[in-house]
Amino acid sequence: MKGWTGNYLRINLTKQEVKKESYSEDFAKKWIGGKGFATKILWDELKPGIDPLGPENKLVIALGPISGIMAPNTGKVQVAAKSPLTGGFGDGNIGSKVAIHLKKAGYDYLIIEGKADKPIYMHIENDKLKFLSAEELWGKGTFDTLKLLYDKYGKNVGILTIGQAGENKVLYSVIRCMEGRAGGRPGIGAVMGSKNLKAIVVKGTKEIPVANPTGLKKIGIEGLKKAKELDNEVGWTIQGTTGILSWLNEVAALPVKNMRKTSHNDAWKIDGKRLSEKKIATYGCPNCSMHCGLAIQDKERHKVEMDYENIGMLGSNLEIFELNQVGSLNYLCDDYGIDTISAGAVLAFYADAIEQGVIKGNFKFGDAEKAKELLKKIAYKKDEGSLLSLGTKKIAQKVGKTSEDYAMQIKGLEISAYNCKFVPGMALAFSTASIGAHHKESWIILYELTKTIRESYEKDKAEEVIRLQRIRMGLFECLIACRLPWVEVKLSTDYHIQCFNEATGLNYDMHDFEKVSDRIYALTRAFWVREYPNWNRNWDYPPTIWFDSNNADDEGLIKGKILDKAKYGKLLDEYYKIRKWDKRGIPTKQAMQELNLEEEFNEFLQYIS
Ligand code: PTT
Ligand code: SF4
Repeated sequence: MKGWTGNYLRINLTKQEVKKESYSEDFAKKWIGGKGFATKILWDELKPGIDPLGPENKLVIALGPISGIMAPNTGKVQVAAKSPLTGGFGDGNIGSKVAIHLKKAGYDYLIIEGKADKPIYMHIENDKLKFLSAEELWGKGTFDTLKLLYDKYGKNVGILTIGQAGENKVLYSVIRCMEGRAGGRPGIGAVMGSKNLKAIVVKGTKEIPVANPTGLKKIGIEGLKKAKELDNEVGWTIQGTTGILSWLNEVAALPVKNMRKTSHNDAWKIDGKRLSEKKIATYGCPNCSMHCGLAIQDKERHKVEMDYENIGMLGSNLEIFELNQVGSLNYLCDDYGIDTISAGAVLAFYADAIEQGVIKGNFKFGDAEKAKELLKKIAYKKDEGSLLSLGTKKIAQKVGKTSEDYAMQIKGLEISAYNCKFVPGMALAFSTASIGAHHKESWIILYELTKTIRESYEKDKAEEVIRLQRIRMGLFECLIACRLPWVEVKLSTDYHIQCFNEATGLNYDMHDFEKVSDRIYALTRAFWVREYPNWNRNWDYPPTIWFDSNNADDEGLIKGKILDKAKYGKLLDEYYKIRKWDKRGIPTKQAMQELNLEEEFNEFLQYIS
């Protein structure tokens, strides 16, 4: 096997035992890597109904066939487990040196099982793995932890860690790494915490086996150069992901006030232009020629990297329009290891529910200082922080009084920073994403609002959602590579496909990756249905207030407009038809057979009536 190492580590924390195992070439060709590997492993190895925070859950850390290789944007790593936030399939993608070091250590993935009896961290160096006491690290934030570990092991290692939120099993805690990055929105940090695993340090020095080193080097360097050239032409990295904020404000799709509003006069104060003016540093992932992370100084003078989602959810959605205060909230989320998107949604929901008289509390939209206090309480599950640590869906279920209508989540995962109360295609993209409401699998909003009729619910929107899901999931989440050069500066996907072929010696084209994506989509959906056997199509609907005319904007571009539930239902039917899923959103026998998932379907059959 070339490109892939063919090896992985099965690490049992209860027994503190590690086994080096190998997997078959068929498995590699069928699932490619990253999300593909994680999906199949979690389907095969997790019993339905297990406690996501119990020792039976498994944490998968997976790479792809071009990870670590000098090719465009290959410094990304997938983290996955059964999600404690949603109870379904959960994963995330982090830019980290772990992608390079783990591959050079000789592994394509880690399966981490069981639970250590005391806090530990792991140190992997090529063929050696040590379990070490994390006594001195436990209780520390991610910045201090990372610093201590880098001081100890030097800069030339990859590290993943959790903060206090992961230790305390906040249901939306993430995994962090030094490169200003975070991932695993559906509580993958809590899974790591539940295993008493504070950090993983990896160093690899071996050669990565590839089929055609010369061809790969040529294409890889060409791709990196091309991405840089394209970025120089369009200047996307001047504002990075935050460039989108002012546009969303203009087109009335910005999250404002728990997504009750879609734009705000003060939005310019926290937009990409302001951020780039205040920039003090730029961060980026390894193997990337277009670093996009802009860092500013926050209110407390910390250096903090800010991406669009963070500003949208911790800024406009909370009606906080002071950039350095939004920076402080972002910094705290990073330090405690809390997902910024869910944190922003939870705090906004809390302020909203207080305003509606549904919860008693002392927090209002716009109150940055109180928001900081609340983040600390969430990380330590103190006072109201304990309730708030559960995420909007579970909080609303506890609080009742129709608050679920404005808990801005789908399948339990908080909606990222696109307010789709009148953007049907993007609402469908959120509702059909494989982990709950994340934008990463289909970001149709730009196409929808610039190239189609906004109020249309025609089939072409379902087709476009699926087209994007196929490219993003099949190619970028499996190889694994950052999708932003393709999305933002239009780097052709050919570079990544060619890199894959030069690395593996295979001859795949986009169609092959699309098929892998469909396979992953079918199996992640089967995973959800297996966990929730009463599955029905309501799981694929956005929150009620996006259909409620009382919640329509009372001024501006989309005054009086709101999603139409009946038409949305028809659009969802179109989506199911293309995927060959039934009216409940369950993959049919035919769909699974066509994707070579016969065995999986036979197992799945017992969960569907
Ligand atoms: C991602 C989600 C995002 S998506 C953002 S900002 W974005 C938030 N970042 C957080 C953060 O920071 N700190 C924190 N405590 N919580 C955070 N939660 C949010 O997490 C990120 C970039 C970005 S910036 C995006 S869009 C792209 N995402 C990619 C992806 O998903 N796959 C892929 N192959 N390439 C991608 N490239 C881009 O990477 P999750 P990252 Mg993260 C500090 O992980 O769980 O998927 O949630 O990925 O390495 O931090 O890079 O406007
Ligand atoms: Fe990381 Fe940005 Fe480069 Fe993507 S474009 S690899 S998110 S620095």
